[in-house]
Amino acid sequence: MSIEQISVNVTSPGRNFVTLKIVTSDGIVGWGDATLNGRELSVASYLRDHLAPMLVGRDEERIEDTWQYLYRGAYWRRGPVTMSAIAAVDMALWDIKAKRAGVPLYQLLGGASRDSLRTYYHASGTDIAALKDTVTGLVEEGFTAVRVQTGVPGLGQIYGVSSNTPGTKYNYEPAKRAADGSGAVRPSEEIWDTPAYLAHVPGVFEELRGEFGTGLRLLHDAHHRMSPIEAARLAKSLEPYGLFWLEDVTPAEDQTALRTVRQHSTTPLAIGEIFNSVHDYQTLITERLIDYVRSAVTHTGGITATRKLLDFAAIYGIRSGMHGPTDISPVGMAAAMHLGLAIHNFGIQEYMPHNDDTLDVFRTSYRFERGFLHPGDAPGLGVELDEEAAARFDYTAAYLPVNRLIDGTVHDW
Ligand code: GCO
Ligand code: MG
Repeated sequence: MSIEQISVNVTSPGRNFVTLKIVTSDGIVGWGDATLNGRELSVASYLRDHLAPMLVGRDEERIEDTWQYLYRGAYWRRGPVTMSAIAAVDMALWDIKAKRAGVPLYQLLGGASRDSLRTYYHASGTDIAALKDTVTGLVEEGFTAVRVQTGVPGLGQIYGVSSNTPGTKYNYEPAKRAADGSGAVRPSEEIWDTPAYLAHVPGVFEELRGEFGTGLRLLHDAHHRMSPIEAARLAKSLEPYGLFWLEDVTPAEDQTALRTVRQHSTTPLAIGEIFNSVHDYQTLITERLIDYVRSAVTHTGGITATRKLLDFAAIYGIRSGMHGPTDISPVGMAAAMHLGLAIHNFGIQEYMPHNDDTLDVFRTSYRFERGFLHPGDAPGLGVELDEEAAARFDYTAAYLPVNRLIDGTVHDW
C-alpha cells in the first residue's frame, strides 16, 4: 500500500486549525494536526507546496524512515514551521497504522500504563476574589490540578487572565483580530511590569493555600517574562506554597538560565511549549534543570519524535506535561493522550475543552470525566475531521499579543 492523496484543511470554528489528511491506496484516512497559532498559513504552505508532492507514492507503513526523510532531507533543520509540518505527517501515518491494525493508537505504543490521564485546567481572575471563585468551580467539577493566573494591580490585560464573569468557566483565546485604521490585522498590545508582578504573585498563592489547603495541585505560568535572577526570586518566593510547577519562568531559548533558578529554589519547573526538538532540551535534561517537559506532539515533530524526547527525559526522572491549550486541535490533543497513556513517565496533561463549533468539525472519541481524560478505544487516533462542517468556517487572521514595558520597550509576552 502507499500514500495516494494528501490534502491540507484550514478551518476556523472560533479559532484557526490546520489539519493534514493522508489517504492510502486502499482508502485508509489518517489525520494530523499542523496548527501553529498566528502563523497557520506558513505550515499549510510547507505541507501543500513542499511535502505533499514528495510523499505521494511512498510506503505509508515506514513511519521512522519518512520522519528521517523529511527531517534530514530538508537539510534545513528544526524550527516551529518545519517541525509542525513533519508532526502532522507523522501523526497521520500513526493514525493510519493503528486503523489498519484495528486498535487505538496507544496499543501500538506499548499499551496503557495507567487507566486515565490527570489533567489541569486554567483558572484566572482579574483579582484574587474572582480567581478564588473560578478555582472553587473547577474543584467542584472534580479537577485536582488547576493553573492559576491573576491580574496585577496597576496593569491592564495581561497573559493568561480572562475577563470572564467571575465564577464562569475560563475561556481564554489570546490570538486576536485587531485591525488598524487601514483595516490590516495586527497583534494587539499589552503592557507589562515585572516588579509589580513579582510583588503581587506570592500573596495570591498565600490566599489560595489558605482557602483550598495543600491537597490541590497548583500550577502557574510565568510565560517567559523574567530574567534569570528575577525568575530565581519568583521560584524562591513561591517555595512555601508547594506549587506542582512553575512554567516558562525565563525566555525559553536560554537553557542555561534555569541553572540560576535551580541554584536558588526547589519549586518544580516546567518548560518547552515553544520548543520543537529534543536538542532544545539537551542541557535542561542532562543537568536536571527541569521537572516537566511541556512540548506538544503538534510542534515537536509528531509522535515519533515526542516519544524519543520523553524516553530521554525518563532516564533523568523527568515527566511529561504536554501543552494542551485550545490552539492544539482535537487531533493533536488525541495524539498527546495516546502517548501520555502509553509512557511510564507521564506527569499531567493540560486540557482546555474546545468550543461546540470545533467539536462539530472534529468528531472526537476521547472521554473526559471529573478531571481525568482517556483517548477512547476507536481505532487510530479516534478523531475524524468532518470536511463539510469545516468548510463553513473560513480562515480568519488572528495574532498573539505583543508585550511592551511601561516605557514602550518590546518585552516577552
Ligand atoms: C499554555 C500556553 C498557552 C500559549 C498559547 C499560545 O501554557 O497553555 O502558555 O496559553 O500562550 O498556546 O498559542
Ligand atoms: Mg504556557
